[in-house]
Amino acid sequence: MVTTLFGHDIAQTLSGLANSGGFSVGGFEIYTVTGSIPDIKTSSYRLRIDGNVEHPLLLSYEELRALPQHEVSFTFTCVTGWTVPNTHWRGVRLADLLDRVKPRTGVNALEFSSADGVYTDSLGLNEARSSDVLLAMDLDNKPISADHGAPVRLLVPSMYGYKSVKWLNRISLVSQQTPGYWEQRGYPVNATIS
Ligand SMILES: Nc1nc2c(c(=O)[nH]1)N[C@H]1C(S)=C(S)[C@@H](COP(=O)(O)O)O[C@H]1N2
Ligand SMILES: [Mo]
Repeated sequence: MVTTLFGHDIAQTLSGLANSGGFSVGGFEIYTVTGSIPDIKTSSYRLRIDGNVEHPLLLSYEELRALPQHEVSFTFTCVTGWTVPNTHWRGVRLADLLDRVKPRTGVNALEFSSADGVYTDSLGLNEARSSDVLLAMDLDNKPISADHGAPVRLLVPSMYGYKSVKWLNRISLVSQQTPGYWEQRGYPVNATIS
């Protein structure tokens, strides 16, 4: 089930499209490279973590919610120039899940996929183990909206927003990083905000 951008105010949509394909919500530009917002029920949501690991996992939303929840606050920064100060996020540390799946020797990177079927990005294994990298389920004390990537999005506070894959549904452990959606279109694989 997918809802299109035409459900939103047309003037907002057009001003957003002028600025590379989205619309604004609470200071954020909402981006979706497919032009639609996936509508994923928490009851049917699954996150697959696989690739070169000892213990592949398939996690439901309830299982993710039952794990220790951690919070991070930071200024969300898109590489195109807009920022949202003081955003507060809550979710599961990616590092905790890496401990459970146990990457095998030779794994140096993680590939993230979206339920939109198109968007991808990657992190190096050490980057992914950073304690501020979350699989986020709450923004400002409320479950994140479909616009922001519900039910679960990746969140990488030290990097530009394009690393923070929305509607996250798969993490695959691999030998090396491959360029993600925007990286194939010119942005650097190393998205650390300097
Ligand atoms: N699936 C998906 N994830 C995505 C994007 C996208 O288009 N599709 N855009 C990225 C970019 S460039 C940014 S800046 C942020 C924007 O997050 P927001 O839409 O919640 O404001 O999401 C990132 N994650
Ligand atoms: Mo972005």
